[in-house]
Parts: sequence; structure tokens; C-alpha cells
Amino acid sequence: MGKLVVLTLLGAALALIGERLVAFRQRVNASREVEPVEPQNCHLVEGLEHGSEDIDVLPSGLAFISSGLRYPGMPDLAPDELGKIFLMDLNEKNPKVQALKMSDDFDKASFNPHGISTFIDKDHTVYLYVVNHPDLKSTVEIFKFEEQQRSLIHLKTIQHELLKSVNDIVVVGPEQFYATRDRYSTNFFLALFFEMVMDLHWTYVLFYTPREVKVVAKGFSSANGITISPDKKYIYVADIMDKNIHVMKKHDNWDLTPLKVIQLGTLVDNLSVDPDTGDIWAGCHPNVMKLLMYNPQDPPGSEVLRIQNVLSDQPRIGTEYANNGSVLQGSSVAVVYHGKLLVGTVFHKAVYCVL
Ligand SMILES: [Ca+2]
Ligand SMILES: [Ca+2]
Repeated sequence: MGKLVVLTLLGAALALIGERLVAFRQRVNASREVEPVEPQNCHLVEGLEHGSEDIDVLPSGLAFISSGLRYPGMPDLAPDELGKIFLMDLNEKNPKVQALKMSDDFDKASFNPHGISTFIDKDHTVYLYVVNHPDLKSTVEIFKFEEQQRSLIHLKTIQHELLKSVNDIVVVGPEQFYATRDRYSTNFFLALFFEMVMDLHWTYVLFYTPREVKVVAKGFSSANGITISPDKKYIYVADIMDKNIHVMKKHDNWDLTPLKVIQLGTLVDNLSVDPDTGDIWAGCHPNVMKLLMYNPQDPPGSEVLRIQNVLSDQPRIGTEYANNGSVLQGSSVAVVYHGKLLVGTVFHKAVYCVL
């Protein structure tokens, strides 16, 4: 009798795992091939060869680009390259990238930059906040940007017990930011099996100030990109595994309440907002299985979506760029600035288009 119970339970467990694995393959679009969409005037950006996971553009058109991310489970095509922040002036006719110098006392050897966000203080000083994973831990680094010297002065490293597995941040005030946690377990492979395959919803968005750190939204499968609407009233959060974008209302005490969810058919990474129109531009992964099981003969593709009329009942969703990986692999972010589009990737190249 005891054996029968054990065998029955084992059978049920195996059936559940099998069912979850089949569902996981569907959730990561394991059999999807992407149809190409390319604006006429696009070219690869010289000098951005080893990732450009996140990009943030100042109102002046200067774009900061985080490069060289090492993330568990993702391909690492250039293990000797150090993490860097590049600058690109989107006002130039043929913009070039330039690596920013960093303070001598900042540890560049372990710099592993991920999501970034800029903040302009009342005195016009520009600060760059960078999610960093030294030794695969999570910190947020605050830099002051010196435009003339093209350099970043390191001011502070922020660590907190709730700031774990941080993916992206959006800065909303001096030392005030929202951050996403993309997995609950700090071990990626445990997270992949228990959280993503078993479809748990354990990740969250938190709000940080030196005085207070609190979870302001939870129940995400894997919270990833985060940004704010141009009127600063709404926060947009991408849930990569659930293939959607959560629109949340921001309150005076920094709490967030869910307003609606925009469902997409692709795995959404970082988000940006066109300051002119308020449209969301999303860097997406058409097929995450191809990212996890990287094969250069059949590489992961890229896809950029634009969401117009975000707050209306019927947001319009359009594909602005898509490629099967022959040009661009693993797109994670797209930014626009006065009719120019810059698409970055987790570990690959970057594409610049005039729309
Ligand atoms: Ca960001
Ligand atoms: Ca991301």
C-alpha cells in the first residue's frame, strides 16, 4: 500500500513537471520564428560589440549605454571584456560611441552593469544610476556625469537586503528610485526551474530612499524593465515571463496601484518612453529558448515594439524592428530621440536607424 502511494505521488509529480515544462516552452515562445521588419536607414553601431543591455537618453540627446553585462544563463561571447558605460550624442549626423572614463577608485574589474537611469537635479547636475552585479551580487552605483571631461565620478554604492537580483531602476528624485527584482532565488538555475518553469509569481518592484525601502508592487513572474511616463504620474513595469507591461499609478507616498496590463506576444525586456509622444518603446526577445540554448547557427532574434495611446482602452501595438538574429541578437532595449532609433542587446551588437 505504502509503495502504491509513493508511486502514485511520484507519477503525479512527474506529470505536473511535464505539464509545466510544456507550458514553459510556450511561455518562452520556444518554437517562434520572427518575421523581419526593418526601417530603411539602419546600420550597426561601430564600437558597440559586447552588449548594450540598457540605454537612457537625456533631454539633450546624449545617450548612456550600459555594456558588458554578465548574466547567468546568457551567452558571454567576450569573457575578457570589462563592463563599460558608453556615451552617444544622438544629435550628430553619424553618432559615434565613446567609453566614459570612471573614477580611479571605482572597481572597474568587477563592474557588471545592467539597468540604468539618469536623474537631473535642480542645479542641472546629471547623475547616472547603474544596477551593478559585482561577483553576481546586486548594488546600485551612483555616478555624477562630467560632460566636458566625458567622465563619471563615482559617488556612492547602495546595497540593501531587499535589493537582490535587481534588473532595472528608474530614478524619481535624489537617491529615490524604483527597482525591479527579476527572480526571487539569487541562484539563476534554481530560479529558472522553481520560479519560471513552475510559473511562480514571487518577484516585485521596490521603492528606495535612504530612509525607507518598501515593496510597492508584487506578484510578477519576472519583473524586468521599468520606466516612468513623461507626466511622472505612471510607472510602467515589464514582466518578461508573462509577456506583458503593467501600467501602475504612482501616489504621493510613492506607493503604486495597478491600473491595467498590456498583453503582448513577446518577452519584454527594457522599456523607454518617447518624450515627444509618450509612446512606450520596448526591447523584446521573440524566443527566449534560443537565448537560453544559444546556438550561433540558429541565434536568438530581436524585436522592438511601440505602444501608442498607452492609457487609452485600446493601446496600439506595432512592430518597429524585427530581425531573426542574422544582424542583431537578443534585443533588450530601444530608445527614440527626434526620429532616430537606437536598439541595444544583452550581449551582442546595437543598431541605429533614422526613422
Ligand atoms: Ca532603465
Ligand atoms: Ca532588463
